Amino acid sequence: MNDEANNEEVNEEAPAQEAEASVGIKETQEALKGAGALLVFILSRLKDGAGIDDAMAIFAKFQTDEEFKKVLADAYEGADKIKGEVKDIDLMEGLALGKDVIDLVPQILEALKK
Ligand SMILES: [Ca+2]
Repeated sequence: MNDEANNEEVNEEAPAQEAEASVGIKETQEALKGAGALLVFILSRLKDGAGIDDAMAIFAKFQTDEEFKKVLADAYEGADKIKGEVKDIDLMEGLALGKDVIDLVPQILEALKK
């Protein structure tokens, strides 16, 4: 069966039968990526302390950097599904998320060096 047409409806109240069909972790991963991009950018600017110019820089980057903008837009879009995804997380998904976090570490260290 194809449920693509009505996946706008998030049926939170639906009785959980057997949780065979995983809801996945797409939105969670996108949110993590967005938070990571934001964190990396902020850290790269912290050497002179945090200030209002940092907030403005984020805004400017959002407006001029298409990749950054897309990452944040993806993170925001569908964020209401994250709770359901996390509730339904399985081992493989947990490992995938762990890898996403680990992948951020080099970027964070690089940002701190700037
Ligand atoms: Ca998303």
